[in-house]
Amino acid sequence: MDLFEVSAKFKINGRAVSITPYGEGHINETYLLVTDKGFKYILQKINHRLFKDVEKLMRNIELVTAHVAEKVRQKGGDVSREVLTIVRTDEDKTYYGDDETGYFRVYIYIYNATAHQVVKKSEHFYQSAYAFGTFQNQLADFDARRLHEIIPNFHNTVVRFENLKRAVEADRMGRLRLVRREVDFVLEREGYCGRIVKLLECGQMPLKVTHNDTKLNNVMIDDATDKAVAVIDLDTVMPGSSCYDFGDSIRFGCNPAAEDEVDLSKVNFRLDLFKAYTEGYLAALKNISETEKEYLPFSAILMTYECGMRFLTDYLEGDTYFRIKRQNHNLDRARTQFKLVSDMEKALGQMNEIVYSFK
Ligand code: ADP
Ligand code: GN1
Ligand code: MG
Repeated sequence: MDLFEVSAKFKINGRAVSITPYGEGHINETYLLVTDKGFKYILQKINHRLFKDVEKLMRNIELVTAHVAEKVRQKGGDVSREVLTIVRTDEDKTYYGDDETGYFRVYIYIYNATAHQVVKKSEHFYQSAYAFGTFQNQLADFDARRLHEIIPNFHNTVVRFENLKRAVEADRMGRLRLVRREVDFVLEREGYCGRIVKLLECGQMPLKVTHNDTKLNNVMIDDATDKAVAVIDLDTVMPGSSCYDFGDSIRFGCNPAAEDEVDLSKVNFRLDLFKAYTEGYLAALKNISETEKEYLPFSAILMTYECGMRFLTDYLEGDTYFRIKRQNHNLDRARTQFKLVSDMEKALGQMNEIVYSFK
C-alpha cells in the first residue's frame, strides 16, 4: 500500500496530491502531505520497532493532547495551533495500519511556524523553555497513572550505562577497536548515572508528567512573532523529572553547531544560551522545588552524557535505533555529545551561578 492510499484512510480535507519527506526527526518517518484543496497535514509512519504497542502509544497522545487542548481553550487560545491535533481515520481511529502495512498517523499541520534545528535567535530558545515549562504546568493535574510507560527506563541512565556495557562486551559489529577512547570517556563517568534516579526513587525529586524529548526541533516557533506556538513530538510523554526536560533542551540548544557536526572545533557549550533557557524555564515553571533547582545544571551534563552514550551504544550495535544518513553517523553524534559534556563540566560553577541568579 503506498502513502497516497494510506492518506485516503484519514479524514483529511481533500485528496492528497503530494507527500514528501519532512523534518529532521531521528525516530519516525515524517511526511508533509498537501491536498488538492491546498490543506497541509503531517503524515507519520510510526517507528514500530520502537513503539511496539501503537494502540497504547496513540492512547497516551490522545489523552495528553485532549488535556492540553482543554487548558488552551480555558485560556482562550487557538486549539488548532497550540496543541497537536490528531486527524482520525474513517473508522474513527487515531492511527491506521497493521504489522504488514506499518502504522500511520496524521496531525493537523501547524502553519506559519518552524521547528528550528539550531538556535538562530536566543529569543527562540527562551521561548522554547517557556513552552516546555508551560507544557509541564498544563499536565501538572493530569493523573500520570493513565499513561502507559511507552519506553520503560527511557531516562534511567543506570540502565543506559548497563546497555552500553553489554554492547561493548558483545561488540557485534567489530567496531569497539574504533571507539576505545569514547567508551573510556563514558566508563570514567559512571558516577553520574544514578544521581537523579536515586533522588526520584527516594521521593526527594518529584516525579512529574514530562515531555522527555525536549529538543528545540520539538517545539514550533511562530515565523512572524518568534513566540513558541506548540510543543510537538509527544511519543515520550511519561512520568519523569523536570530536570530531564531541562537538561535535554540544554544538550541540544546550547550548541551552536549541529548535533552531528564532524568538526568538533565548532561544537561548544554556550553559556549565554544556557542563561536564556534557564530564565525562560524558571519563569514558566510553577512549583519548582529546591532539589529540582539544585540539579538543573548537573542535569544538562547528565542528559548530554546519556544521549552520547545512547548514540555510542547504537553505533556498536549496528545502528538499529537512530536513523542514520551516513557511515559513522551515530559515532559523529556521540562525539559531539562528549565534547559538550567536557565543556559543561568546566562550566558547572557558572551554570550554578546563573540558576541562582533568578528568583
Ligand atoms: P520524530 O519523532 O521523528 O522526531 P517529530 O514528531 O518530531 O518526529 O516530527 C519531525 C518534524 O516534523 C518536526 O521536527 C517538525 O519539523 C515537523 N512536524 C511534526 N509535527 C508537525 C506539525 N503538526 N506541524 C508542522 N510541522 C510538524
Ligand atoms: C530522538 O524523536 P527525536 O528525533 O525528536 C530520541 C531522543 C534523543 C534524540 C537525539 C524516542 O528524538 O530521545 O534525545 O533523538 N527519541 C526517542 O537527537 O528515542
Ligand atoms: Mg522530533
